[in-house]
Order: sequence, then structure tokens, then C-alpha cells
Amino acid sequence: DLVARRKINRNRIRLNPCPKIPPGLVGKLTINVQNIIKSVTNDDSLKRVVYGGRYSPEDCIPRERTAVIIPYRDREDHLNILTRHLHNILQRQQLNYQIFVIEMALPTQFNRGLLANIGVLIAKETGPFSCFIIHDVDALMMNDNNLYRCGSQPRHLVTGSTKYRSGNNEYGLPYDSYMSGAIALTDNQYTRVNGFSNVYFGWGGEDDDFNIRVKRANMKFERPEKDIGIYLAIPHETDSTNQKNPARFGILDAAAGRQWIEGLNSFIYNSLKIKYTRYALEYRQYYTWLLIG
Ligand code: UDH
Ligand code: NGS
Repeated sequence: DLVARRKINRNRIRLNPCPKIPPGLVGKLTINVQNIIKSVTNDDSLKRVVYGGRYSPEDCIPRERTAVIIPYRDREDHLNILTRHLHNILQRQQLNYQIFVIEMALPTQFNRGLLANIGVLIAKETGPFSCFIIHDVDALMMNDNNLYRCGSQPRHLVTGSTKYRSGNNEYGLPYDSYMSGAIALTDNQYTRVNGFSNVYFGWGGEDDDFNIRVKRANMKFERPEKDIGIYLAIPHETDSTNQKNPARFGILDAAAGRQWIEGLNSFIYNSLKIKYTRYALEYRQYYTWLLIG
């Protein structure tokens, strides 16, 4: 009734912005991949998730509206682990967020850049979001101080992953300009670089291409502090429908020439018209799922 509604509105007006540093963070996390589903299933965070994998804090006004976009195919176990892990942590980070899983139907070779772009477009339709995070399905953050927010520059959220363990270093990166795993860009930043290139089918190169785009748009990837951006990579075998793309080095050499022609703004490049259809959109319990073919 009216009186009750007025009361709710009054309370809403009194809400303060969430603190700059969320008070409930715990720092470095111990993750046991085998037990993660069991350990977080009883966690209250999952009960607070709204269908479609959405959440917003009730007691303060969130500083960021984050869309987590996961290019995806055939990694159900990883997806179940990652989504639970993220719901648990992103709520502690007091974000307003939604998880989007963008799946590419068979038989096409996997195309991570294309899926990221489509994810951003669908998130914008669903939005408004202030921050887009392009996230690998097998990357689990190991320190909840790694806030899933955007910055004044594009952010590579990974300072080291168990995938690149070397010698005494438990967490590493394969090379300095490497920027896969998880990146965070504002709408403005993502649009300014014109998103990912859409022409990399199969494994490799699309991330290096994106890095070139960021540089050419006069921006620079930033990373969190070294001990904060650490990730556990869930071990897995090579995907049969994401084979190494033998043409990737040639395509990468021509990256600069394509930047403003194809990407977020266009899925057509020369004679190559990348047609895709939205086969399905479902608001699943822990994420919004889009199937592309
Ligand atoms: N991805 C899928 N399904 C696929 C391929 C890729 O979901 O079939 C997504 C997923 O989010 C993944 C990301 O795209 O995290 C990157 O894919 P990738 O194949 O580059 O990931 P990664 O580097 O695997 O982890 C490379 C093969 C490593 C084989 C090692 C064998 N010991
Ligand atoms: C580079 C690839 C990247 C890839 C990176 C790490 O060689 O796409 O290795 O790969 N670039 C090209 O192929 C041009 S990894 O060590 O994770 O297998 O992300």
C-alpha cells in the first residue's frame, strides 16, 4: 500500500554509496577445486542471486555496475565452479553485477573475440553497465581484494596464474604484454578500441590483437598489485573445436589495418561476412545464457 511504499522510498533515499573499500573482504583465498561446489552450495550468496545471475547490494549504492562476460563452449564443470566462485566474491565486493555466458554453437571453430563483442552488445541491451569484464571460464581469482571494477585505463586483472607457474614462482605470466584471463574495460574504453577483432577462428592471437588495439587507441593496460591479481587456472586438455589457428600470425600482422573497420562496430571484413544468429537467450539461475550460431 501507499504508506508502506513511501516508507520503502524514504529508506531508499537514505542509502549511502558503498564504501570505497568493501568491509567484508578476506584477502587471499584458499581454493580447493574439488570441493568448491560443495563448499559454496550452502553459502548464502547463492540464495541472493536473482535469476539471470544478477545481484545488487541492498544496504548501499554500488559504485560499479559490472557485466561479467564469459566466452564459452563445452566446459560445464568449469562454468559451475566459476559462477559459484564469482557470486560468492562479487557480493563481498558490493558490486551490482550480472554474469553473461556467451556460447558458440557447433560446428564452428571457437571465436573468443567475436563472443566477447556479442557479450558486450547484449549486456548493453540489458544494461546500463559501467564496466565490462571479459573472463575466461577456467580462471579463478585467488584474492578478493582484486576488485572487479574498471579504472581510468583498461585493466588486466591478472598479475599471475598457476597456468604459468615457473620455478619458485607459483604464479606467472607467459610474457609481459600478455592480457588474457580477465580484463576490465568501461563502455567508453571498449568502444574506443572498437572491441575485439572478429576474424580469429580457433585458438590464438585475438588477445594480442586486442592489445595492439588498446595501444593504438592511446591507452595502456594496468594491473592490480602483484600479490592481488593471482589466479588459479583449472587444468584442462586442448578443446577439439578450438584448434590452433594456423593463419593467426598473418592476421595479427594486419591488426592495425583492421582496427576501425571490424570489431564492435562491424562484423563484416572484406569478403568475410561473419554472420551470426542468436539462437537462444535464457535467464538461468546463476547466469544469463546466450547461444550464438
Ligand atoms: N573456451 C571455451 N570452450 C572452448 C574453447 C575456449 O569455453 O572450447 C573459452 C573459455 O572461457 C576459455 C577461453 O575461451 O577459458 C580461452 O580458451 P583457451 O583454449 O585459449 O584456453 P586455455 O589457454 O587452453 O586455457 C589452451 C589449451 C591448453 C591445453 C593444455 C593441455 N595440457
Ligand atoms: C600466444 C598467443 C596468445 C596466447 C598466448 C598464451 O602465443 O593468443 O600465447 O598462450 N598468440 C598467438 O598465437 C599469436 S598459452 O600459454 O596460454 O597457451 O594467449
